[in-house]
Amino acid sequence: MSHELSVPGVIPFHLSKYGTPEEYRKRKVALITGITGQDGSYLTELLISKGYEVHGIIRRSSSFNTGRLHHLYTDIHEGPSQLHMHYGDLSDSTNLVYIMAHVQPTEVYNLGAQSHVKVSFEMAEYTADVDGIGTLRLLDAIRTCGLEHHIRFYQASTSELYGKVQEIPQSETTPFYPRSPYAAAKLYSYWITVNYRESYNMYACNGILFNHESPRRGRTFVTRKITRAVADIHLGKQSCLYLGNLDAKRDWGHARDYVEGMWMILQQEEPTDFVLATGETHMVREFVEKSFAVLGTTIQWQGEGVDEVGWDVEKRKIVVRVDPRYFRPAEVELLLGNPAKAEKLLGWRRKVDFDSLVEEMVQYDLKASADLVEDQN
Ligand code: NDP
Ligand code: GDR
Repeated sequence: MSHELSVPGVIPFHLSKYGTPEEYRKRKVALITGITGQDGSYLTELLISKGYEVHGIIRRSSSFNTGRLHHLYTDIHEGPSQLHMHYGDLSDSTNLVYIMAHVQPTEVYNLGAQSHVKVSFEMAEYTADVDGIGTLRLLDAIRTCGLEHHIRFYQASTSELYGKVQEIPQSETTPFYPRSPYAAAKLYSYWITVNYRESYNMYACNGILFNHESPRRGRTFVTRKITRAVADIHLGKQSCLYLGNLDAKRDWGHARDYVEGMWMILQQEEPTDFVLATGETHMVREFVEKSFAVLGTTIQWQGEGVDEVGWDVEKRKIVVRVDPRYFRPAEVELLLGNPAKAEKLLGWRRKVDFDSLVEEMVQYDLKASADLVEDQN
């Protein structure tokens, strides 16, 4: 009895719209899950500038969720567009197969996720479904369409996989120790991506990205929460910023640099996994100080633990307090990445440093708060 070495796609490739693999690969067509998020919007900008046709999966929402893409989108009634949207969800396999068969992309970027670590403790099952099994559904949609040897696949893996410190700095060979339902779900996605690469000879890669921020960062992540509050406090619209763990250390870069790295990862001859990081780490407390300093306010810390406060030295008032509601059941205390492999093989290097990142975010939020620019998210 003979055994098949791999299970072939359900739809044979020769039935695709493009007769030969060469014809198929000649095109530049990207499919992005999570296109409405921070990274999705920067990646779309980058790919459009490189001449790609970009297709994005968006979720049906009762409120407007495409603000970050507004400047890139042309209504079909107004003229041709490089950007196309499809309703879908990582929890819906049929929909993913349908979109895959319809779009026939050359590159797939899986950025869609319930991406908030703290929220994942409250919505653990949902997070596992979308951030873990969602990746499997997408990979299987590729195989179902018989496209497993014609598509390059990028998985948005994360420095949260390192969790409890095993080694510093963290690199592609550092052992994982996830500390949240989010990280545990992403661990599954990391390994199923490796497994499909090894089992079915797919071009599938993990980008293990350390924290990256921007003015388009979601408002409940710590950096954006801080820069928005600093702007509002400066304008007299808010009196105090409440935060959780001020001691946590993160390796923060700019999202625009990191999406360029994602694209570079898929342009290599051989598929492999990469860490993207700055190689610097800073405390949450330091991000707070730097943000206030951009608008000329000096912060002094007083007290300890939950009683610690940030004191505005000139105005002589408390502007930062600790609220234990923002603590996590298990915390990732220290992240510091080693991007040597990406620097060597991809020629990737972050361009925006920590001070410039903080400055850009604070200035943007100041303008947005003063209603001088339309806030995109
Ligand atoms: P965001 O939270 O800004 O964006 C997440 C995107 O996923 C949104 O477009 C969201 O849609 C979409 N999404 C959520 N649930 C589903 C679902 N069920 N089906 C389909 N799409 C869904 O994240 P970022 O842009 O910051 O991050 C992009 C990816 O990279 C994520 O997977 C994240 O986990 C990962 N990552 C992020 C890092 C960072 O520092 N930013 C670092 C390492 C990894 P909607 O707009 O409708 O909510
Ligand atoms: P993180 O980002 O958990 O690293 O995940 P987040 O900005 O939420 O937290 C960073 C650190 O700041 C501490 N913190 C607070 N965090 C939030 N959100 N709100 C607060 O008030 C607050 N106070 C202190 C946190 O405890 C934590 O230590 C992000 C997400 O983008 C993930 O999707 C991604 O995988 C990782 O980065 C890499």
